[in-house]
Amino acid sequence: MKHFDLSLYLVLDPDLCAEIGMIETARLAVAGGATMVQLRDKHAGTTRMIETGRALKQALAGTGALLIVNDDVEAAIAIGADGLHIGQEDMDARTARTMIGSDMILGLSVETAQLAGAVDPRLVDYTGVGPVFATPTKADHKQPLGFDGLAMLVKSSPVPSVAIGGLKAEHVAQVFTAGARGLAVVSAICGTPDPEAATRRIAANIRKVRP
Ligand code: TZP
Ligand code: MG
Repeated sequence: MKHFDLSLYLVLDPDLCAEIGMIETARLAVAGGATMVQLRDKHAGTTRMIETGRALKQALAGTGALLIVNDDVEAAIAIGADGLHIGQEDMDARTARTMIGSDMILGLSVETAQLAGAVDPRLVDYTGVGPVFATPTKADHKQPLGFDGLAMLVKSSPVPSVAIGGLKAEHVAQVFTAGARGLAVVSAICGTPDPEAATRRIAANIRKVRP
């Protein structure tokens, strides 16, 4: 059985993290209680993904936080990441699973109940469900789900789900009430004046609803 804790999932963004960088942002967020960190850089080629990913892996070593790589399977493998996250427009889950093997975590983004219901739990370990709210962080995002939509997709997903899209510390209770195992955030942490404190506020709210 793979063990992973989706409760406080930081998704990095190189632009939003520009001031202190992705590595330092991740380090501070994990110190504040982030359980998973995703390297997501839509403009980086594989070489740069590997470079950043290796530095991230070193920064997270010994913390217990897991490192997930977005989209770039070759980079995920070269980094020795804990997992790979793919979207509906990326490589299909079967191909990704064949390439990464059985030990690595595989996450898949789903934006509709139909897509959530079509997930094969033999291939995919968790779903990323969103966007809950419209967000400027992802320009091409699909129709916002709201918390009722989130609950519907979570129910349709045969594997645990993490919610994403416009989520902040004040949404933690609603995320868990909808059945998600956690929240994935970018701008609630990246680019804030104090990423560690921002993460601590989210973590404190998670402890209130999930002791
Ligand atoms: N996928 C759906 S919404 C989103 C991604 C990567 C961005 C979420 O960013 P933020 O800043 O937490 O709204
Ligand atoms: Mg993608």
